[in-house]
Amino acid sequence: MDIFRLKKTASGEIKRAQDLKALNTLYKKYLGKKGEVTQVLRSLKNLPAKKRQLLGKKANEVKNSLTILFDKKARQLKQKAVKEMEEKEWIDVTAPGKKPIVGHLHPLTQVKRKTEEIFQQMGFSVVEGPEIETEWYNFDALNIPKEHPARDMWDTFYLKNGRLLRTHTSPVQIRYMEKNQPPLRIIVPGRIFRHEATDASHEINFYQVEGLMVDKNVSASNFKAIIEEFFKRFFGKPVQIRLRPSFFPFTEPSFEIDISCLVCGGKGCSTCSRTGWVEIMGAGMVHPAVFKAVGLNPKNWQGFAFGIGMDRLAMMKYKINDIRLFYNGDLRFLQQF
Ligand code: FA5
Repeated sequence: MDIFRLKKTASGEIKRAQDLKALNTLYKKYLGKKGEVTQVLRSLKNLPAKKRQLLGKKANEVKNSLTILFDKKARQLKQKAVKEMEEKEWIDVTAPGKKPIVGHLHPLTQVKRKTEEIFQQMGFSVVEGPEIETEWYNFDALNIPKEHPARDMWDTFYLKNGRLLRTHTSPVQIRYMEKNQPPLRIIVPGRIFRHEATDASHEINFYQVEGLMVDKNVSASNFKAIIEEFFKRFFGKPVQIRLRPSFFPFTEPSFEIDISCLVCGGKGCSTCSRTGWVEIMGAGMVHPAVFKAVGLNPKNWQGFAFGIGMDRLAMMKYKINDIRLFYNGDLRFLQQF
């Protein structure tokens, strides 16, 4: 090929090279050991002197200008590659970080902690007990003997080994008084189980907070004052409560405490079974038989005990109309707390 046409073709190809690899291939093609320009230079020795001088000069000029072109293009391509890499790996160090999704405390845990805080401020200690109980602690020691119909008040899950899933937190009253002498003030938050049909206000697994205060002179009016103070601090405002006479084998007298339904404002809704009131706790003065079961003389001691349904407390605080929402793990519900 004519050396000038060769130069033109090579220059065009060099200009169009997209990357260093392609440029390298072109270098080999024209200026490599067997490259086309190299071949021309090698063939010079076979030419007559005059022609050799003429073509030799031209071929060397072409070689030099192609070499310059290659160098220039290589520099450009290197710069381009660095720029592309910088663009790809660019990090904006001033951009705000991506926040990891963090969880938060379940509403029932928040209620439990708030309850503990309030009672601790009133001088109560927080105590725990086992979820798997013996019949003795769950029933007998609480004045509910084996064949007594009062056992039917709690539908119980019995285990094959003769134990049971505790149906209330009251057995911890016994466990604590066996080991600790009065005067005493405790609360016992914990999970309990009942073999019940579920509905908007009943679960088979839920939480209670037991309370127990024993001293020489403790009366039902002390109980009322303490529980009213608790509700006031818990809800951040006074709430309407009512005490109804009731029956528990381990208290005498016994009462049930309702609060005016905060979901509907007392008008009546599915949460309060259309009554305007929600039963929130059972309570009463500790029965002499309970003191006897733990070796205390009922003539020397008086006390009150109560069991609050923690789920119902949470329902009233957050105006939740179905207890089952606490346990179904739906994030759309949980993220609201
Ligand atoms: C008791 O469990 C007694 N141990 C309470 C007690 C303690 C009385 C100390 C006297 C002295 P009761 O079964 O009523 O009582 O339950 C207490 C509270 O638990 C109820 O007022 C209610 O708020 C809640 N509760 C009862 N059953 C359910 C249920 N299935 N689902 C959700 N909460 C419930």
